[in-house]
Amino acid sequence: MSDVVELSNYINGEWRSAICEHWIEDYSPANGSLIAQIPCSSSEDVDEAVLAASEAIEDWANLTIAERADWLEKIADALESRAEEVAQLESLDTGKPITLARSVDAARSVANFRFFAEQGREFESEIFEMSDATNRVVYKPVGVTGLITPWNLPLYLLSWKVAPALLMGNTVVAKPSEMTPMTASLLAEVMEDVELPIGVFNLVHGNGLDAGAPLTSHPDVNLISFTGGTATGREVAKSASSGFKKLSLELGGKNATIIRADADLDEMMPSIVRASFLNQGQVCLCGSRILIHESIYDSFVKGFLEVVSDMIVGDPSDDQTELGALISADHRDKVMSYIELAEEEGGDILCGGGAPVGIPQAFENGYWVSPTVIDGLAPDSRCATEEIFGPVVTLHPFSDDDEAVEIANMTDYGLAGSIWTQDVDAGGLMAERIESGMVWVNCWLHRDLRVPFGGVKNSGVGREGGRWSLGFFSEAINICIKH
Ligand code: TXE
Repeated sequence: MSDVVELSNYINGEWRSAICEHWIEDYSPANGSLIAQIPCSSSEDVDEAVLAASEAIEDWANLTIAERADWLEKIADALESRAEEVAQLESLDTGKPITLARSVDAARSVANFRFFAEQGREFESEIFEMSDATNRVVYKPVGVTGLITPWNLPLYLLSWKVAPALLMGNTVVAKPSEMTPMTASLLAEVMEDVELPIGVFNLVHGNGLDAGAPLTSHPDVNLISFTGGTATGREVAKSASSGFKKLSLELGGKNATIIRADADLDEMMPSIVRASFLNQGQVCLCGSRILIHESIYDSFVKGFLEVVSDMIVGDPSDDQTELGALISADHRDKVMSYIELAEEEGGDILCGGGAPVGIPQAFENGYWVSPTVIDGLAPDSRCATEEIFGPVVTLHPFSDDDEAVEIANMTDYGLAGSIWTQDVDAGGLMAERIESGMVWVNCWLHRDLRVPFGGVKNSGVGREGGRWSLGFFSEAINICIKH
């Protein structure tokens, strides 16, 4: 019990427990042990955080965007000096491999603050001249922002929202996932260490219904940015819409990886495997359906299985580990229920399908599923169209581009996708026919932070990234001056 960390809310520059003094337990996905306790906050705690954020808004909004960019740079420096700690905490809290936590989570969290600092320095308001008047667009802060984030990329996604929110002159109430609270608390420590004005950044821990929902319905919160499941997103949208809050929803995905007949299988294989299983498949962008041209189906499947069956699953703290544990026992059970469903739907489990064999005793109580490849399912089956969000991919043959596009679009989701081909013109044209917010050709998760990020259909509403984030986290006001 001595290693169990007790985390606090950070409200108005003070560390506080929940007013009701109840706690939520946070478990290690790798071995099932209790690692932290967080405040089980409720609407009263949210009220205090929103009040603090409301009181801080005027002074913060009065800074110039260049001054706020300097604050982001300070936060980035402080976070960077604790990068290894971020990686260790993220790996402990999520069960992801430490190498991934270092290269993706810790690095990108710092990069998010630096990127938006740079965006702030380069920011210019637009002028639209008429023959007899000048229009000047002014970007004002929206006010108090409620930022709700999930467990798969905890600080990476939180910093993606906090940085542009602060840059554009807003104050923040953050509600991270109750399953991965640790790095959000570290970020609050960083805010305290750099002496960010009090009330500008507030952190409320707790579960979705008790702490998240009051934030989305709070009359003094002007904007909600949410990343999480589609069902939750629907509730968030209902709650936020009655108060006409600005809203961005980044939800689930069921992305297609399309392999055309002319793809260079040897060269692309490591990237396809990465797209399938990064973070145990718990990334909304993962390619969980692989569509393969029928002429290369057998050779692709053989090569894919060779790589996948050699993946190292186990101790997240080991530098050699490629796949860690799933986030929770419930989530592991959900993923396993889809594997059972796949068998009922007529699928063939080509590899994986359960906990890895030979997992060391120290990790026996963790939440494990080895990388699983399923063949033989109809492309419109439930397993091939619903989000599983785990290390599970389904394989489907197609005969021509039209059929590949039809299968890719056969789901209610529309977040991302990738196309692999030596004919980049054909790949580019095909990309435009995929109903999704982002399509990569001959790469995956190759991110330029300036581009729009978001989904269509049930994958979300709105865009963030680069100037789309600056627009979302501000109110564009036009001032028209007659000459
Ligand atoms: O996420 P939730 P869950 C998908 C994935 C997963 C499913 C459910 O398929 O299996 O969603 O995951 C807060 N009002 N993704 O249940 O519930 C919650 O506390 C306000 C995809 O873990 O959506 C947490 O902070 N907030 C996704 C956040 O919402 C509420 C990443 C996300 O939790 C709330 C994660 C409410 N009523 C899961 N209920 C992606 N797009 O990357 C919960 N929350």
